[in-house]
Amino acid sequence: MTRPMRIAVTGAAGQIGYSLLFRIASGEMLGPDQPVIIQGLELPVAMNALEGVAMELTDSAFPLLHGVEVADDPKIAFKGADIVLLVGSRPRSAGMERADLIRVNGPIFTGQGQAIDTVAAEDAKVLVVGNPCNTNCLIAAAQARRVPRANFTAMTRLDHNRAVGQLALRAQATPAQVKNVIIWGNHSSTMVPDTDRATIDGRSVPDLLDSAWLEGPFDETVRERGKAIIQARGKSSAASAANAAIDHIHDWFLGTGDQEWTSMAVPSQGQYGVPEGLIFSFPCRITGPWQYEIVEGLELSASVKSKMQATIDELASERETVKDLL
Ligand code: NAX
Repeated sequence: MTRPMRIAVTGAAGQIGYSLLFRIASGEMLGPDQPVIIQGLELPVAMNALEGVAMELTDSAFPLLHGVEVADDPKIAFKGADIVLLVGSRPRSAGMERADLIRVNGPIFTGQGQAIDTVAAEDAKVLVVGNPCNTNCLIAAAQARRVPRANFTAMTRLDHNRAVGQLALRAQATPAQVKNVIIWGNHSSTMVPDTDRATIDGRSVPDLLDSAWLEGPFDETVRERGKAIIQARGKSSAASAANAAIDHIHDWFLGTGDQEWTSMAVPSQGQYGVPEGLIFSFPCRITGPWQYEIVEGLELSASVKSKMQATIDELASERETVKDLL
């Protein structure tokens, strides 16, 4: 029998967690042949709620679910974890600037990074969803001594999927027909959606769709979609965020199918002029199970190049804000 993989999830009783855990347990993340054990982490105040979620997981009788464990201590929750999904973080409260949010989250991700490095599997794969996810990932990765830093990634797949969704709508196509979109940079409004190499049903997007729409409403919709969801729902994206986390891990493990690449925020090694070490969203090709490589050598348009600088600058300044934690 295939050994069950241990999946640790933080913020497991939150709204993303409530969607995510059931899809992990049903096999959508790692495929229909891979059993899983879920190890949920929550704050002490949310442990009752997490116990309730664990009961519901048991009540779902998922054939692939070989166990559910809950804890309020990362050194317990991350023990032996093959995959760690860092979803929980301090939300932004009224009047808080982005820099304040980064500072209050810093110590959480230092502690969780240390716990991963101490007790998780030595080749554990990490996905940071909790915002500001790129810099939270940078902070956690700074604690890595045993687990390779390249295994620390952050989520821009929701932005990628949002771009695919908008292109499919506009072209009256299905999402599966849309290929090779790229999100560059930070998961924030400075991200750069890039459709220069995207295709829909084999046809080049710049040929198919008008550039005024691509540069204007499309670009803005993708970058500001999170705010639009909050306005409409009164709550931030949850099911689509959980879906993106499933897609990120699924593709990292099982490949991107007939897509050449997907968007993942990973440690830069200096590609495209991005300073080394920043957790930056690049087009990533999956070359085997848990093997990604940044797609290099793409010629960037003048428009993409000029927008790239703003997202590089933002991430560099976020790194400066937390430099004592690195
Ligand atoms: P919720 O507030 O519903 O849930 C968060 C949960 O995390 C809570 O149950 C809380 O008790 C727990 N938590 C907080 N600190 C913790 C810690 N130190 N250890 C363990 N658990 C902790 O938020 P939810 O809607 O689930 O969103 C979670 C995070 O995802 C937020 O930071 C949010 O900003 C971020 N998002 C990131 C996205 C992305 O694309 N990267 C998109 C969706 C989402 O906005």
